[in-house]
Amino acid sequence: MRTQVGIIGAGPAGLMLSHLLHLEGIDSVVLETRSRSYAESRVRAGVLEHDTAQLLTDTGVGERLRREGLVHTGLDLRFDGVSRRIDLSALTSGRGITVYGQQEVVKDLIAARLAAGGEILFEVTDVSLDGIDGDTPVVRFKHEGTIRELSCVMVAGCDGFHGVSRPSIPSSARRTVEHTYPFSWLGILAQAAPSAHELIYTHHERGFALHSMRSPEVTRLYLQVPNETLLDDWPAARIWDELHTRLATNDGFTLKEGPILEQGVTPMRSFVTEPMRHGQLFLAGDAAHIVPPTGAKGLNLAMADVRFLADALSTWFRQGRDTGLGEYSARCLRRVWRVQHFSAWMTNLLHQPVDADEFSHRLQVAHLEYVATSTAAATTLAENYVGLPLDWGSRVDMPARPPVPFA
Ligand code: RFL
Ligand code: PHB
Repeated sequence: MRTQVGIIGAGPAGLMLSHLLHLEGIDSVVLETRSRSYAESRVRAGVLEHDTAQLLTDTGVGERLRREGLVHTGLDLRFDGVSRRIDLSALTSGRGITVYGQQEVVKDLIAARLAAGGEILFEVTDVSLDGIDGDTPVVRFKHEGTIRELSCVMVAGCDGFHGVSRPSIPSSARRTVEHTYPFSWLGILAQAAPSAHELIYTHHERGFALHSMRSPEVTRLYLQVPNETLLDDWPAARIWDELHTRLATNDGFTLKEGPILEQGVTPMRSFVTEPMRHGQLFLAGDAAHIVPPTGAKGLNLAMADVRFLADALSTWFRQGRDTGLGEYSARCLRRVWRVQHFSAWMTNLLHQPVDADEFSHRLQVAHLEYVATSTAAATTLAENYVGLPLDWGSRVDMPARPPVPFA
């Protein structure tokens, strides 16, 4: 098999890259270890930044998103039993977010690629990369019992945190910077109408809680829990009790309950690989970086990466110019680090540290009060939450530096 761009992974990054390249007349093949039905039902992100939703619409895959997505112009910061609304749109000249499940984005992109004759091979195994240092990279894999080879001009590693792309870069040619948080999220999807119109980010002395949603009939809820938490220790009644306690307000907020459709525990991690390119291999999305989900940024960052990558690949294939490819890693990493900072800031502001004492609690509340009352502080939250424009990095009047090792 032969293609221009071999794409490893049919998550949001790989599928959107394939879609964008197709619109530029560039051929790609997507390889995915999971089945189509698994990829289309994996419950993960829910919040799309303004520009992510716009990208889906502008490139012709936003029809269902516009029909079924829930547009939000604000969010609720809840602390000391009181809700304070952050008016995202008023603070960002009309930008907002759209609540639309990641698996719906994946379904829409798979349908668009297949309808356009795109090639996605599901349930491949034994994927390995060869020759990424040279001009003729090859991806080897097994599909339907046969070992196959995909010859490419470029390879895009969009295979998430546990994929093979990142480890294919020699360890001497990459650095990782990471931080693991001492807590996790226990998330549930419940067949219950949302209890509020907007997302509720709650600071509570028992730990963070988040009220989100997927549709007018389905609620998504999260609780901060200790690392190593076992779902077996959290029967439904305990989950609901804890959610009621943490989300309670002084004026009698009522949380609607319903059957739990799905549940899971997610560790919280910040992780960056630098650089995001090695030879003909370009990493994008979770394959290159992970953020804790508090800022709702992972999928959105993956989309920003592949926009930069599609742009650079298009310039290369159409005009033979490699400046975009040369700048790809630095361009992405500037945004990655902005988003890392925002995600860590939101996480530290809202979660109980393991060594919580009255001092740390009072500092968090003082900071939350500042965000809720100062237009400057609220704008910082709002402009990062709805997403900085794609050209944000190019407006920073600083050279994109190579990674500086921390002594
Ligand atoms: P994905 O989605 O992990 O897709 C990678 C794909 O690669 C496949 N794969 C392989 N394929 C071929 N060969 C191999 N060797 C392979 N190894 C793996 C995998 O099966 C998979 O299909 O990465 P991608 O595309 O970079 O997308 C990233 C996002 O999935 C992720 O950042 C978000 O889900 C993060 N996230 C959120 N992001 C947001 O922007 N907004 C949110 O509201 C939000 N909420 C969340 C989240 C992530 C969460 N969890 C579970 C980690 C909430 C949670 C709880
Ligand atoms: C979600 O709806 O799954 C969600 C919302 C906001 C976040 C993270 C996840 O910050």
